[in-house]
Formats: sequence, C-alpha cells, structure tokens
Amino acid sequence: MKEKLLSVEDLTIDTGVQQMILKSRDEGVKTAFDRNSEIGARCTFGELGVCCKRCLAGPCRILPGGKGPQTGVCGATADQIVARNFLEMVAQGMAPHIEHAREVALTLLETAEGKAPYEIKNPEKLINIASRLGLTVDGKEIEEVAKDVALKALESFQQQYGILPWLEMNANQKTLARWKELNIIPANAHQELTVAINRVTMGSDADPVNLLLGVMRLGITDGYAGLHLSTDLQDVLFGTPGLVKSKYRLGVIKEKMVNISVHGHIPMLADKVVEWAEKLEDEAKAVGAEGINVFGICCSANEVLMRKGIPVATNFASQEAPILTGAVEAMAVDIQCVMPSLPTVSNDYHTEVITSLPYSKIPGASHIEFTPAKADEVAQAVVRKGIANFGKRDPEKMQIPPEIVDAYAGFSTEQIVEALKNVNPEDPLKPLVDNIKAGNILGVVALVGCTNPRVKQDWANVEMAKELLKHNVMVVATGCSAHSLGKFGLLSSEGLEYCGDGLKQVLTAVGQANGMEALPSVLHMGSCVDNSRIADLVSALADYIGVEAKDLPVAGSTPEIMNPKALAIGAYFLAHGVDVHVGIMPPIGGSELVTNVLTGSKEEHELTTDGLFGGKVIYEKDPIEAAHVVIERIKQKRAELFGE
Ligand code: BF8
Repeated sequence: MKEKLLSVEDLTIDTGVQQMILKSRDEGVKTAFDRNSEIGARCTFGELGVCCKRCLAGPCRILPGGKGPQTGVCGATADQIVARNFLEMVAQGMAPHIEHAREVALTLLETAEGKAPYEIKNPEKLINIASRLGLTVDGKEIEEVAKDVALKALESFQQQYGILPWLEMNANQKTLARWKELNIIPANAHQELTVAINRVTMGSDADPVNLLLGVMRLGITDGYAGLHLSTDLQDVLFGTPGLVKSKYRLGVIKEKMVNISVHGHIPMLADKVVEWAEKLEDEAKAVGAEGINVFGICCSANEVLMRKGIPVATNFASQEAPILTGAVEAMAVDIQCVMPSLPTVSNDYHTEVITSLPYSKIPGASHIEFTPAKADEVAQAVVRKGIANFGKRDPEKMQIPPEIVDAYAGFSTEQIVEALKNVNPEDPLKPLVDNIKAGNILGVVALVGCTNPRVKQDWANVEMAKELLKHNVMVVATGCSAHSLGKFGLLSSEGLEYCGDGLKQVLTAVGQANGMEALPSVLHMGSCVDNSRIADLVSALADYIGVEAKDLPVAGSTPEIMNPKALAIGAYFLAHGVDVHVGIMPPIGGSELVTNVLTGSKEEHELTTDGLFGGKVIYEKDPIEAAHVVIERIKQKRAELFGE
C-alpha cells in the first residue's frame, strides 16, 4: 500500500505539513493527501460536466468525442447539460455566502435589541452604511441605527421586487445599466437561489447562453447579498481590520499551552473563543499549562487574524495536520470547508472536534449548539473542553513542526487608504493611481481561493504570486491563498526580494511613510467574503480614474481552486468585467459552447463574457504560464485605458 503513495514533496511545499503526512503514514492515519491518491483518476464525465442527474429517467451521460449518444433521454445536449450543471454548481457556491450574510445580519439585529452579547465595535461604519442606504440617522441611538441597518439587510432575503439593497448602495451606475439591459439584476438572494434551482430542473431552462447569464446573475447576488453584506456587518460588529503582525505555519501550535483551533467561516463563535481564551487563562494554568493559545485554519483564521492578529496554522488541504501534532486540545468548527474526516483523524489523538451549528454536524464530533444569544456560554464551554483535554495528551504522539513565519495582515480597504493618506493626506488614491499610470505598478491581481489536495499544496499560489510580483503586478490576497503566501514570507517585507523595481519602490515608499521598513510584498485583505474589500478597492480606483472596473488593468486568480464558492466569487468578478484565472478547470469542458462563452475573447466572438462584460475565464494550470497570460491581458487593458 505504502509504495503507491506519492512522495510528500509532491503533495505540499509546506515542510511542516510534509512532516505530518509522514507521521500520519507511520501511525496508520489517512489524510486528504493520501485519500486523494487512493481516489486516483477522476470520472471523465463528471470532470467534463456531461453527466446529467436531473431526473429519474437518467442518469444520462454524453460520450465525449462524438461517439455514442449525444443527448440524454429527454434530448438534452452536452451544451445544455454542462450549462445547467455549471449554474447549479455556482448556486451551490453562492448559498453558503448568502446564509453567512443572513446570520450576521440576524446577529446585528439581536445585538441591537440587547439579545446577543456583542457590541457595535465600529459605529462610524454603521452610520456610514445607514446613510448610504438612505436611512435616517440623526437623533437616533446607535442601537436604533443598527436595528434599521439589520432590517434593511434582511430585505436582501425577502423583498420581491427592486434591487438588492447592497447592490443599489455600491454598484457603479454604468455597470448597473449594462446588467439591467441583460436583465440580470437580482432583487432577493433567496429568490435567486430558488429560481436558479428551478431553472435547472428537468424540463426548464434549456438555453445554454441564458443559463450562463443566470450564472452571472448569481455572481452579482453572491457579491452583494453575500460578500459585501457579510464584510460590512462584521466590521460593524467586530471592528474594521487594521494592520496586525502575526505568525504562520504549524509552529504556531505551542507545546506547553492549551491549543485551541478555530476553523470554518462565520466569525461569531471564533471571535468569542478568542475572547474567552484570554479570560480563562488561569483555569489553564491550574491544569499545568502555561496558558491558552488560539490559532486558526481556513477563513475563521482569516477573520480573527485580520482583526486580532491570531496566528494561522494552515489552510484547507492540510486542515488535518494540526490534529496530527498531538498537541491540539480542541478544534471548534462551524461551517464550510470543514472536512468530515476531522473526528476520524482525531480518534487516534486527543483532539476534541466540536461542531456548533444545528445544520452542520459530523459523527464523532462533540456538538455544542451555538446561537448568537448563547455565544458567551458556548465559547466558554469550548475553551473549558480544551483545558480539560490538556491532560489527555500522549507525549509519544506529540510532534510539532518548528517552522514559523512572520506575516502582516489587516489590509482592509480603509487601512490601505489610511496608509496612503500618510503619503498624500488630501488625495490618498493619487499616489497609487499615479504609480499605475507610470507603470511602476503594472496592474493589480487578487490572488484568492483555496488549496486543493488534487494539486501540490501552496505551490501554485506561491509561484503565481512571485511571478506577478517580479513583473511589478501588485498582489492582494484573501482566503486560503493568502495563507499560502503567508506561510512563505510573502505577507512580509521579506517578499520584497521577489518584486520588480517599480513595485518595490512603491511598497517601500508607502511602508516608510507609515513607519515600516516597507509594506509586505502582498497585502492580505481577509477571508473569502472579504473579496468585497478587493471589489471596494477596485471600485475606488475606477471611480477615481472615471472608468468602470472592467477598464482597469486588474484580474483575479485562483490557482488552487477547490470550493464552488470560489466559482461564485469568480462569477462576481466576471460580471464586473474582471478576468478570472483558474488553475483547475471547472467541469465545463464537455461543451464547446459553454467553454467558448466563458473563456473566449471578444475579438473571437461577441457572445462571450469578455464581449458582454469585459472579462473572461483563463484556464492555465502552470502558474508561471498563467501569470504571463494574466500579464498580457493586463497590458491589453492598460493599452486601452492609457493608450499605451
Ligand atoms: O471561503 S479559500 S478552501 S476556507 S472556499 Fe474554503 Fe477555499 Fe479556503 Fe474560506 Ni474560501
């Protein structure tokens, strides 16, 4: 069995994770990396998107290459099947984001009503949002304003007509007009989800192009009712991130402390766990530990890193590795990107995996049900479980990889503008725009998304970033991609060695104006819902220059995409005319039409997302090649914008 397993160097470039995979093999425990090898080659029909399971007449599948049946029983063609499957996949990616946003909105409402133990940490942002939503602010208590904003936010899931409130508040008028013409303006996120599922059911929408317009509609919904809503209200409740220094890699797990991991996405529990870990420090000392160490995995990590500087152990693909150190007492999870294998892996160690949501349980995990009202109680229970488990460690099984890397995070749009104000207080965006125009910054790329056990962990994310930096492309990052970069020094000024001269000068000048040696080579802008921050930055630049996002030399890239959520975010970028690079092909290859609409250029065909919106999907698995394709597109956009 062992000889069939891939060498750890082929699985990840994180040496700590390599060490843990070897340890897992020695101890007879399976991780995602080895399960991936066992699964082997993927089903071709599934990979191409040509398997239709929409009714009980099937499943039907179209044989590639024109051999065999070319339609399903109902007559559905490969184009129709692929487009419907893709729309459904994007809907599946959008649902978690809109549910995340709805839960945060309810938490804000309960906080405003005094029913949940959170505070309005950023009243200025709340008032700004309320004013932009057209709500009355004057003469109202902050709780009343919070209640009005929460209720307005909840309209995003209820109103039957009109425009999503957060879309109306944020969108560029010209972009909005284009979407109106295409009839893809969403009113209500729940309705969008229902309509999407309705249109892909057997016997409904069979027009592949119409279905792809539906994908863009979902992207817009995801961006405004999911990402923007979540980020805005989280900033109100937990504070807007500012510059923080922290640490990365498995070395953040501390031998002599009670180690508790937060993992998942919605920050309500994670934030409280951090708070109660500080408050219950003495109880940990009473059991012989030096204290309590909270660290993060996936996007919960991003939330508490950005706001509180909590260190990050690792990202999606190696989420089992912290358990394998034998030094983690508890792992509190909520939802999304949480592998169901965690309790199975923890069977061989003492880690207690604790689920917290009624609709997201895992057999073998403990469950403490979270509601915003019970947040303090639940967080205390999680921390106390961690403390109680400290004495259950097996010293024979303990092995913590020592590597640890410094990183900076907290680059909200507000923080970036603040930093730029120290260069030009009256006109903060001017230095950035001037440097883009002058070519010191060739363009901006958002490196976003996941790590995926199908490809060498962190490698493509890191190589893509380095190649872009070398060519003076400014890189901002979110999600697990940001974690990859953090692990390899790219979230600190150490990464400046990879930057081209122009970019290095800008990062150094802005950094020094802010009392730092230089800004980090890549700016960490947060979790996956915080892709809204990237959109805000891009919108601010577009407004400043007087153009639309689609006209700017910017792009998104997700070299190690795993979760359909990243596809929904990609559709959001695309709808704004921003190119999206993917390092793993989504299941659309079975339809030439769908592939052409999404990946074709407007010069080849008007009926492409490039022609209709101004951005396209770029598929390239080699990160160096991909960087160059993206750079070429950036140069094209520069030529059109600046007449270069
Ligand atoms: O929302 S980057 S693996 S953790 S999906 Fe998941 Fe992908 Fe990580 Fe965050 Ni985003």
